[in-house]
Amino acid sequence: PVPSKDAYMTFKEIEYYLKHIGNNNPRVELRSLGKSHEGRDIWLVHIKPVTSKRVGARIAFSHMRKRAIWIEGGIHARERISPAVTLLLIDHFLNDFPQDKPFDIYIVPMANPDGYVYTWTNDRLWRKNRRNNAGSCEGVDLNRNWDAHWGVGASTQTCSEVYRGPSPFSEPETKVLSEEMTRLNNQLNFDLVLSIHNYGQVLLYPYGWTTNPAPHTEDMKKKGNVFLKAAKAHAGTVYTMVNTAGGFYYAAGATDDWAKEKLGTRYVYTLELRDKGRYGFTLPANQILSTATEVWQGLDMMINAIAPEKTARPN
Ligand code: 0X9
Ligand code: ZN
Repeated sequence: PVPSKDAYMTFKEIEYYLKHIGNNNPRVELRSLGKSHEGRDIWLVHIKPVTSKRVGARIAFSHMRKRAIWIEGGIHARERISPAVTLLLIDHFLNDFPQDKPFDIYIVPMANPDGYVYTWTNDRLWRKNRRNNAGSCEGVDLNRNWDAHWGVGASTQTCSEVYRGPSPFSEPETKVLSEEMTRLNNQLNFDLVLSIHNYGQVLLYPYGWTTNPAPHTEDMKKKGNVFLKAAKAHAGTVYTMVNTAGGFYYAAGATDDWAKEKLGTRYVYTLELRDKGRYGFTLPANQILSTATEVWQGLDMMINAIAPEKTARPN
């Protein structure tokens, strides 16, 4: 099987695809990081770099090996284009990404499986996870639950779309993601952390909790421009880039601020995919392939631009 390019996949279909590549592709290591509230797996796809036999490549490889990228999709249930694009990125990295890039790529295509399933069964526009808040309203906004200035620009009300949860990392979904990211970052020091959402066609750079500039803001802007240019070159789609708190809105407790502040990752972005509001969260499935294509064009160029940099990493 391959990820669908023209229909949104159900969670079961996604799992079927992930298990297929996990069992059949030697470059893929598939792991469950733990379970959601309702007992679904949070899957991590690790794509290992190609171990080239070519002379030279192997030499280059041995000292460049520890480079790593983390990509998170599907943290908001209704943003179906996010997991759809994320799955096609996996397919792209396995099949046509230039083979000599010394990156370990870690991808979580579906960070909020319970919410995603709920958009099929009950409410197409559900955003949060499915925590039982022991009241009339369910769910925590997983992108307000990370332990980074938790509380700012988020709600204490269980019925809110941006309910932050009872405490930082109260949710199994954010807890297992952050634990694995911490563990891997200690070994590999991520070069890039990307959280994929929709909509708006905006590339956001941290912080979301304050307009104070984050470390390496100029670097993030430079490489962000590489993304915008390459994404536009594909089909003319215009993505803009803004600082989250300055140009989008204040909100803390998101993946990006946590990665920037707690992991110290140099390149951290939240990418809001298509469109600019015509369809919004219900982006038609016939735009999956073109959206994915512009994203991988942009990402390939961005990764190429990041690759030669020597960044300090732990031993
Ligand atoms: O509000 C969000 O969580 C994201 N936008 S969305 O419309 N997909 O919900 C943006 C998150 C940006 N990052 C921070 N606010 N830290
Ligand atoms: Zn979102």
